[in-house]
Amino acid sequence: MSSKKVVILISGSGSNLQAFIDKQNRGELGGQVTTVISNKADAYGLVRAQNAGIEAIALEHTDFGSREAFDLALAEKIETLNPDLIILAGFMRILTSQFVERFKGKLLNIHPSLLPKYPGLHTHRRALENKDEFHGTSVHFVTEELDGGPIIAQSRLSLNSASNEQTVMQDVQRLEHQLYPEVASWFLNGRLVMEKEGVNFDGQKLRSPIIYGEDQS
Ligand code: NHR
Ligand code: GAR
Repeated sequence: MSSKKVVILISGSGSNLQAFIDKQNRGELGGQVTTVISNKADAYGLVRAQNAGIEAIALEHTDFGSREAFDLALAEKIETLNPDLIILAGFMRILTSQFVERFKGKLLNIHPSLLPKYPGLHTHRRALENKDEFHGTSVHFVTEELDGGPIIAQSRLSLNSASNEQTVMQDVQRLEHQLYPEVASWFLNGRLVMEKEGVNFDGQKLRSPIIYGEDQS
């Protein structure tokens, strides 16, 4: 029996990584996280990986002279691992188009906004400043366009007058921990394919993102 292999890229706390480890330990992931790679050596997610008996690698972008050189080293490392799926989980380095091209269709990211709203950084602050009624998180295939690849699924919450950046971040992360490993399990079970024009789910073109979970209103 050969299990599907998953590599997870992180930069920080790794709470989404932990949600993958937990799902794997429940026998629900449909694959095995073989390796965690961080571009920051002090990322707590590397400790989470070690605690779970998963290979943990620090590959610091500051050790490389250019974005291209870092991405090349990262790509060569990943290629030796031969993963079926590569998960960006709070990975904070923009990837070059050469990198993305090499692993096209196998790269997922979770982004803390209801894309196409708020690509880039400081998403919670921007949603609050704009007094949005809804906010949330999106899982998408990674393309060379930053946070612009085909959206697979989203979880939403309502913002209200008591919401602040801290509470919203916590609430969004709670949703992410449910959503992201679930979407990964769909991919690992062969239900999800990136196509030229978007996402194919269970043999059909996805016409709009899957809305996953309860609205936290
Ligand atoms: N790479 C590509 N090609 N496409 C995407 O969609 C990507 C990507 C790399 C990362 C995650 C993304 C997010 O979910 C992601 C999606 C980092 C930045 C950023 O500005 C922006 C978006 C995302 C990740 N990074 C700065 C940089 O110069 C560094 C910021 C820092 O270190 O704090 O790379 O939000
Ligand atoms: C997550 O909320 C994720 O959506 C966000 O960072 C957090 C990582 O938390 N990602 C980005 O902002 C990517 N630019 P974690 O390290 O605890 O999983």
